[in-house]
Amino acid sequence: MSVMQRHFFQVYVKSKGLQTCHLINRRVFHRLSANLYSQNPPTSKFDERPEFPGSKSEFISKLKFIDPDKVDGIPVYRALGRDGKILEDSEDPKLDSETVIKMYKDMTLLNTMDRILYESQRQGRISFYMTNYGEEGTHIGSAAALDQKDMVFGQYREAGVLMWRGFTLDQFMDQCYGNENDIGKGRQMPVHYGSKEMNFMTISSPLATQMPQAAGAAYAYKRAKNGLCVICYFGEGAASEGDAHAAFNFAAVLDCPVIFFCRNNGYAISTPVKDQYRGDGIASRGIGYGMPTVRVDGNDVFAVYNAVKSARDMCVAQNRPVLIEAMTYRIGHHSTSDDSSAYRSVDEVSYWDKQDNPISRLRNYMTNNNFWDEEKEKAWKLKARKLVMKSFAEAENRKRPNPEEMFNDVYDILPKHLEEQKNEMKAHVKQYKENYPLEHYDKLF
Ligand SMILES: Cc1ncc(C[n+]2csc(CCOP(=O)(O)OP(=O)(O)O)c2C)c(N)n1
Ligand SMILES: [Mg+2]
Repeated sequence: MSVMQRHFFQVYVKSKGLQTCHLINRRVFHRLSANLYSQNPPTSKFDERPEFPGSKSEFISKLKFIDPDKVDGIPVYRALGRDGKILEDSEDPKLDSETVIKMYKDMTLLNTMDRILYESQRQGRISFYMTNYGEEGTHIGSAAALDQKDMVFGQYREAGVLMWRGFTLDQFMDQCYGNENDIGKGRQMPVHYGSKEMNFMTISSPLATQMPQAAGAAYAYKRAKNGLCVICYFGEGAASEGDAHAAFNFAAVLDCPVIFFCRNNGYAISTPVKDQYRGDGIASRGIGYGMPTVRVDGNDVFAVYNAVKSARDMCVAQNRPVLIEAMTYRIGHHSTSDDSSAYRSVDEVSYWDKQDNPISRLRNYMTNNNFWDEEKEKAWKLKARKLVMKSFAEAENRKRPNPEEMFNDVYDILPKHLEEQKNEMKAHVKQYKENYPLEHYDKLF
């Protein structure tokens, strides 16, 4: 950080009343590492600072390794207790009841949509699905703290972010059914949503694809001076990809306004975190790359909201990346291609479902504040199910896109070899039409 940047940051933090203690920035880390060596103060002989271009600390004259097992772990920031009570008045985001109710309705609607679409895959009606159970707080808390124009790069388990932005149940269902109303024209697997209108980049299956893309987009935003930031969601498993490290380093060195938001949900399919990494989670890497970093309780929607709001302010005011590690738990199976009972116990899952659930925590808060009661809960559950079932039935009954669409939208003018393939496909289907369910498709001939 330059002297100017540092000064600006201090004034900015003061003016916003931000809690610097929750955000570990480079400056604080340097102080911490200096303390580590305070038992070995440099003698006068070594009373000089290292001038190596890549180091920022001091000389020591006794050999000492930093033992990661002896350094305190990075703390987890919470705003709301499990009983739904604000822990510190200063951390109350003071959201109005309308916003809190929208948060709750989106979290529960996402749950209902997940249940129906998961079941629909089990019945063979769609090809694939991934649920978001247990991680609703990370989606809604972060989405609510952003500007709608901030660009989102997701992994695949962030449907709640789109829901908050206004992607409709019909749009979710149309994509999962790959029907003629699907924005992607049926050319992607279910849950690979994308929406230009919602500033949500289309999901890519290969892990970490979105991470260098997000760093690049943030660099473009910095150059455009548009006052916006980018948020990049990724799992703790994806963080092991080389692309994750390239993204962190480019963003940090080039001072790009991007929030790297890690959903640490304990598993990467069947790989538990203890087999994924040896260090202190993903947050410790943020410090290593020189990014302000915070670890939050991802099942506390207000903690996530506060962290993303402060991170966004920092990104935009200082043009620099911030890393947030949201600790949560994947309650559902990884996807419909997984059976998690093979690698984890029912008791473990039940603990997170019943004892530490983001939805019940927010509901406790709402009940404590008289925003919500049993009657409202019952009525909303019924309405949510009806809304989901209506969109589901409509999406299922819609025709599938014209098969010709698979040749469109890559090239401006269709190249000759693809033109030939298209004609071959049409001739083949025409010849064997009794073997194809053409009545379910938009007219091919
Ligand atoms: C490059 C690549 N390698 C492997 C996979 C297969 N794969 C899909 S999801 C996944 C686990 C990712 O775990 P995590 O990043 O923690 O996200 P989560 O599913 O827990 O939300 C793996 C290994 C893939 N899609 N891409
Ligand atoms: Mg994971």
